[in-house]
Amino acid sequence: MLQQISDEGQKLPQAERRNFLKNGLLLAGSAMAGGTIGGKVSAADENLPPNVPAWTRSLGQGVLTNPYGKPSRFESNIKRRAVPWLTADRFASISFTPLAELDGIITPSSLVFERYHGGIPDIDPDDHRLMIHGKVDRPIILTVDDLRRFPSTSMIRFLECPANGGMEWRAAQMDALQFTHGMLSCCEWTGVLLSTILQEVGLQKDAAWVLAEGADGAHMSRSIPLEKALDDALVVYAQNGEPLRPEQGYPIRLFNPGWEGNTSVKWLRRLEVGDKAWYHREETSKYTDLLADGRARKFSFLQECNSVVTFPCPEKPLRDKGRYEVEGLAWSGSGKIKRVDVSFDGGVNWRAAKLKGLILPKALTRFGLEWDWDGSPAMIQSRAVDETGYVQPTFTQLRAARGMSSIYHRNAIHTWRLQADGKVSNVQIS
Ligand SMILES: Nc1nc2c(c(=O)[nH]1)N[C@H]1C(S)=C(S)[C@@H](COP(=O)(O)O)O[C@H]1N2
Ligand SMILES: [Mo]
Repeated sequence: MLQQISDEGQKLPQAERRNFLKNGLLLAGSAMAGGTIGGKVSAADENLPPNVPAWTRSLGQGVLTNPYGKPSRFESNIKRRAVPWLTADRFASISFTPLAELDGIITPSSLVFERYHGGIPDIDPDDHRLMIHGKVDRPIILTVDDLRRFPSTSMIRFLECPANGGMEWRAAQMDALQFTHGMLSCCEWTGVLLSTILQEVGLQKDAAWVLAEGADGAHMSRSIPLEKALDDALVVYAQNGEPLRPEQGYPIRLFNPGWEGNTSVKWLRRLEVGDKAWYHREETSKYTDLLADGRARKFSFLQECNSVVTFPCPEKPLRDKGRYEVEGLAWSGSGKIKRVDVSFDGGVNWRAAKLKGLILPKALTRFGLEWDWDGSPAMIQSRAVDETGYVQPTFTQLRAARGMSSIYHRNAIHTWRLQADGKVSNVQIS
């Protein structure tokens, strides 16, 4: 039986809470000399207490300085990044979400990882159509405006490429959280349930699968079982409250919550209803999982329960001994996250983390755990359990089940090695 997560061990007496700022307060004694709590020691002493900063003594920029807002210029390090050796060119490539730099559970649209097989098409929505045909009573061609006349729904859900972490299947090799886990995002998606549209066109008796095809040069296509199409599949036109970005499928995409990212076909132009799967390229030569005995798993749609510590991580080392809140993200394509445990000794001992903020099905869930770092090296891991009782596997368990030839669905417990100097690196220990 799994234990419920309690608040025990989370509530700290007031006296102890000060430990978070211990180092900061020591520095504060030298604040006149430019010390700060956690911030950089600045050369611009005249802007620090007790002085009044320059920007407090003058007018700022006016309205409409940025009609479509953008981040502070001091945050230019927060960006999508690519790994040049991973792909041959920019048109069939991938960029990664900077998970180490994000808080909460929502990925800003500008930072959502990108995956294209044939580049980003530049689509005028007035020239775009969604054709629905095959085993339906009333085939139709919809404009984007037609689609917006249907009742809409919104949901906060993660989207993950099954290749997330795939470079780590045989051994640790990526040197940043952005690259070990950054084929992952979580947004509020708005659109029309595919079930609503299919009801409108009328399904024929032997309807069993739906082929979704994109309007990009790759005309990416995947067969979706009707059960999913009638469950929570969404034809999406908005993301985080604004129109879908071109990178994410503007003007419309399919979105299959909790399933392999590649099934969420972008720039959606065609839905064909059939009585069997199509066995197109992306479900035969790609997106199948070669097992040790030479057979392959096919239609491995589900993105299983997974988690990772986002602080500390290679991009966010520790600076001093003392108290920290270790943080991370957990998610499961099967539903809600029920529990996350964190280990500091490579999986020998585990402590229950606290689930923070919203705990939604098939969404990123943030966890935190207060921890005193005494300066010793540590092996930091997180292990998530979802509401079905599924426990995130170790590498040993995953490899025993799937062999060594896979790329996709690497959801094994991840290890960060913390060194005595506070630096963090990517290792595999079990
Ligand atoms: N039409 C089309 N849809 C597509 C793709 C594509 O290349 N073309 N890539 C797929 C893959 S492999 C993934 S992981 C997701 C990525 O979605 P994102 O770029 O919005 O993060 O889109 C999927 N949908
Ligand atoms: Mo993908």
